[in-house]
This record gives sequence, C-alpha cells and structure tokens, in this order.
Amino acid sequence: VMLESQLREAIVMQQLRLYYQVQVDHTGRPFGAEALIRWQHPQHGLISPSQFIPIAEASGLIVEMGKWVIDQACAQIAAWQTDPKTSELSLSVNISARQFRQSNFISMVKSCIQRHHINPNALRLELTESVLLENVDDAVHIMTQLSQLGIQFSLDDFGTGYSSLQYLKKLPLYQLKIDRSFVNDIVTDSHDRTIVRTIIAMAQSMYLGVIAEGVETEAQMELLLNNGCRRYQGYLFGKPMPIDTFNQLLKNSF
Ligand code: G
Ligand code: G
Ligand code: MN
Ligand code: NA
Repeated sequence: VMLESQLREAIVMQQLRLYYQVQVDHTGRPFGAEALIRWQHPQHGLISPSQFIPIAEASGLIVEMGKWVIDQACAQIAAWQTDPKTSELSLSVNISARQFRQSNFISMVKSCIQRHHINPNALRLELTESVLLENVDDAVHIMTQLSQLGIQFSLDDFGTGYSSLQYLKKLPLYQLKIDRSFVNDIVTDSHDRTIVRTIIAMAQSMYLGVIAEGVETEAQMELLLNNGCRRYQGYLFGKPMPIDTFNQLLKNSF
C-alpha cells in the first residue's frame, strides 16, 4: 500500500521518465527505439520497471501510467517527425495486460495520435504471448481496430510463452521479438541456435518481421544475420538512455 501511494505520487509529481533503447538494421543504422519506463525516485534514485510495473498492474495504476507512456511516446514521435533526418523512426511501447484489456484502450490510443498529429505508422505496440492468450478473439478485435490506423504490433519475449501456430496465424502482427534468453547463448549453445533459426523461419513463412533483443556481441549479431534476422536491439548498440543522450546517439550515426 505504501509503494502504491508513492507510485500514485510519482505520476502526479512527474517522477516517471521514458528511456530509449536504439534498434538497428544489419548495417548498424538506427531505425527506431523501444521506450522503457523508469521511476526517478527523489530518495532511491532510478527504479527499474520490474520493481513497480507489477504493483501498478495489481493496483490498476497501470492504466494511468500506461496512458502517460503512450502520450510521452507520441510527443517524441511528433518531435522526430518534424525533422526529415528522424522522420522515419519508429517507437515501440510495452503494453501490459490490464492496460490492453481496458475498455477505452482503443480510443485512448487514437486520441493520443490525434492530439500529437503524428503518423501512426511510427507507433509500435509490444504485447506478450500471455497478454494475447487471455482472450485471443478480443485481442484480435483490439489489434485490428488499431492496425487500421496504421499502428503495428510486435510479439514481445517470443519463444518464452506457449504460442501455437494456430493462434499466431489469427493475430494481425507486424513482427516477432526473439527473446534475449535465446540470443544470450546463441554462439555456444546449439539448441538455442536451433530455436532462433526456427523462430526466424517461422516468422518468414508467416510473412512477419523479426527482431532480436539482447544482442551484446558482434558474434551474436553475425550469427543472427547469417540466419536471416536483420534487425537488432541490445547493449552492443546502446543501453536504454534518456532522450537527450539518445538524440545525440542518432546525430552521431546519421
Ligand atoms: O528496461 P527494463 O529491462 O528494466 O524493463 C523491465 C521490464 O519492464 C520489461 O519486461 C519491460 O517490458 C517492462 N517495461 C518497461 N517499460 C514499460 C512500460 O512503459 N510499460 C509496461 N507495461 N512495461 C514496461
Ligand atoms: O521485456 P522486454 O523485452 O520489454 O524488456 C526489455 C529489457 O531488456 C529491458 O529491461 C532492457 O533494459 C533489457 N535489455 C535490453 N538490451 C539488453 C541486453 O543487451 N542485455 C541484457 N541483459 N538486457 C537487455
Ligand atoms: Mn519490450
Ligand atoms: Na522482450
């Protein structure tokens, strides 16, 4: 309860921050970012979302927090879209179960896009398998409505859940994000290499894009590239960083 009231205060007192982690293509060129929330606590410093997202979910605060994240993300997209050098960048946002199932989720996202006058193509929403599996038909409905606006969906942490091709086929997805647990040992563990190859082949056969997360070494990137994965995210290219640092990284790479 104490953390919950502090978290409520964090929203009001504007202690939440969005960090940005770069996503690059096979030439190393940035094409977008993933937005990752942090709590800049006045006493405890920077707090990771894994410590407060579960509390926000359980208390329902995630709805307000999630709205803040989407609004911030759209504001940032709007800023990028004013400059031809950054106008093609995409921004991915993580969506939790309770937020996704909220009755006005679709209208909330729509109004954010309208308020900031952005091209919705730049906005990507990341969902996990567990979020989608709760009710596949509902999920398809929500995703379809938002897809019609131009928003694209990624399936986050792919490979860790229970996806069957059966339901994967039903979902209007843009890409699969290969979970970093498979990327981590891809160079040394032949089983993980097989899993990653299978995910990439599956994505290709379903006409889905694929991005690898948790890429930390050149060797991992090379292996992924040789197996047909041309989009990456991970410490090799950049850690999640504040927006000023991120925009500087962009400047240095264009
Ligand atoms: O950035 P970091 O590795 O600490 O993120 C930890 C977890 O928090 C990840 O699973 C990530 O998806 C989740 N997360 C980060 N930002 C957000 C957010 O804005 N909303 C939700 N729902 N989850 C987030
Ligand atoms: O669950 P999700 O994939 O949204 O969370 C992404 C998490 O992975 C964030 O907490 C982010 O800080 C972390 N992350 C991003 N890149 C790397 C990486 O290269 N290595 C490791 N160990 N973690 C990473
Ligand atoms: Mn994610
Ligand atoms: Na992930």
